Order: sequence, then structure tokens, then C-alpha cells
Amino acid sequence: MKGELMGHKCWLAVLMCAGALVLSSGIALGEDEQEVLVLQPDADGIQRALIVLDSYAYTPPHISVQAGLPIEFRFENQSFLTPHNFVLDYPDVALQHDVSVDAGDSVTIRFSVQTSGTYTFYCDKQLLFFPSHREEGMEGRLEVRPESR
Ligand SMILES: [Cu+2]
Repeated sequence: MKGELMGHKCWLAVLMCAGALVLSSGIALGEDEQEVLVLQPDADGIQRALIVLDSYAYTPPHISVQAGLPIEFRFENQSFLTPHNFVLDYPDVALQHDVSVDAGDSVTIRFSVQTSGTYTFYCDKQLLFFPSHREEGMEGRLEVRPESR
């Protein structure tokens, strides 16, 4: 493309590409060498993520959010028959959720976390005497970054 033909739309495209690069750099490596999805607030200030539940994993398994800002998680259970859930059990910091998602279903929750730290979430579903889903490895990590000033 010739330079003199670059109108506003082209520059907008260039800016969006640069923005995409910045966004993709949000996928960083954690201390355990696994990918962490680092959420930034959308234009409306909400930090959003889609989390897929399957047997026996969350995708993505590691998510980083900022303390004090609203978080919106949409859970999609892609298992054919197996119900899963999303449990966060930290009453000391008012972070308690037990969200059940039926097979093929989806559920959206909104919450926020005031206290920075690393919190483990897991699925505690269990069929009869079989190991629980958590024992099968169905757990993940929510990292809460301190509020920026
Ligand atoms: Cu499960």
C-alpha cells in the first residue's frame, strides 16, 4: 500500500494491530511455566473471561485479575453428560463461589475480589466411589493483582 493513500482507516488499522500486540503480550508465563490469562478491564471497566469446563480441566486454567474491579466469568460446560462446577472457598477474604454448570450449559457470574493473592478454584463433583474431579486434576488458579494507583 502506498503511503499517500493511507487515510484515517489505515492508521486506525495500524493502531489496532499495535493494540493487538499489546493484548497478546498479556499472555505471560507464570512461575510454573504455564500460560496465565492476564485480564484487563473492558471499556466498561469489567474484566471478562470465558472459561471452558470439561472432563477434567478448566481452559484457561490460570487467570490473573486486578483487585477491586468487577470480574465477569462465563462458564461453558462442554462435557457431553458430566456436570461440573466452579468452587472458590476463601471466606476470610469474602471470596466464596459454588457455581454448578450442567453438561452443555453455560452460566455467567459477576464478582470482585478486594484482597490480592493467589486462589485455587476446583470442581468438587464426584460420581459414587470414583475420584472427585479435583482429584482428576480439575483445578485452576486465580491470581489477584493489587489495585493499581
Ligand atoms: Cu467437574
